[in-house]
Amino acid sequence: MQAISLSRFLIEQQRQAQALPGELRLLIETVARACKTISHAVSKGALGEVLGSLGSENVQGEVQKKLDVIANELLLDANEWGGHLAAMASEEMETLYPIPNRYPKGEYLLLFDPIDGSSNIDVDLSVGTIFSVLKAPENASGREVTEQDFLQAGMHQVAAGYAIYGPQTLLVLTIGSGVYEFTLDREIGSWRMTDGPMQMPQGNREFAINMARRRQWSPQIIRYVEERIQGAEGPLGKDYNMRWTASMVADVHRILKRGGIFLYPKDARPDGTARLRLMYEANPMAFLVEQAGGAAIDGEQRLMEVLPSKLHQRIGVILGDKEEVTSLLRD
Ligand code: FDP
Repeated sequence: MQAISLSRFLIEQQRQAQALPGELRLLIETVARACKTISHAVSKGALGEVLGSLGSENVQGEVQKKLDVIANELLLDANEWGGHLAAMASEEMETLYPIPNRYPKGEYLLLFDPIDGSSNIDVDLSVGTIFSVLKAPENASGREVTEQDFLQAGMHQVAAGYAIYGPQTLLVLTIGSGVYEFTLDREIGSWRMTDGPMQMPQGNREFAINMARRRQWSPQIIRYVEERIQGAEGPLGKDYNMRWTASMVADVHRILKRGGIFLYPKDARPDGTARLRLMYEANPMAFLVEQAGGAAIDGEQRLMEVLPSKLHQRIGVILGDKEEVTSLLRD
């Protein structure tokens, strides 16, 4: 029997659990459809003239890749007219994107990182799209949405997920009742469920961190990594492996499937306190990891309890294996 499609999964969720309002289903299907188009553009590579940089910088001061901008436009175009959204916000845009007045408005807020891990695009390694969905505050209806309306803790997310453009194109999704993986069947253009409800394996001795930042870590992170590098001869008495893809989607996907821990801690870099973005990267990934039985913290507290102070806020991220993550909280 063929694996069930994303549409069928969502309709059944809507019917059985009543956990999925119709507008949210439409929103998820629209994001998933846009991700198919992005996957197509990514896979064309140099033939589609989508590789390389534009020479411009985004609001974060990072050089924009052509695909960052293409994927951003695709997500905006796909989602602005359906009537399910009040506004959108993207890592690639300075401020929020209100739904144009010519279209009906809905009650949801969509946030996305159109291409995460974009340094990998030109060398043909996995990149992805991350998204998070919040509900606009009730008092937002009938007025312009403001940045303040987006500033909700991650625990208020009603859906989150990512698409990963790797050897396979996958969509990994939560609507708050488990994590499900869908693989894109390119011949028929359909997402088919290939895993779920996913539970990340615990106890895998694998950590992911950018070692080149060691000089900027806190003593707590230095100790954590040192103990693991010492392996069987160290205080933990067992060997560990290290992996770093420099594409958060790829690193988190590996951890969801195989276990382990991902760390991009707050560090002492001169321009701020951290690299990853709370609302476009940390929160959606934290939601997925918790739903799959793992844990996610900023170094001091549960990530999904952090109240954002601005749209593009950066934050330390430590997520994955529950025991490993909580051992860092205990230290
Ligand atoms: P990128 O800037 O290429 O989009 O989003 C930030 C991110 O990638 C993450 O995907 C990735 O984990 C991290 O940056 C890589 O950072 P380093 O360059 O410090 O390894």
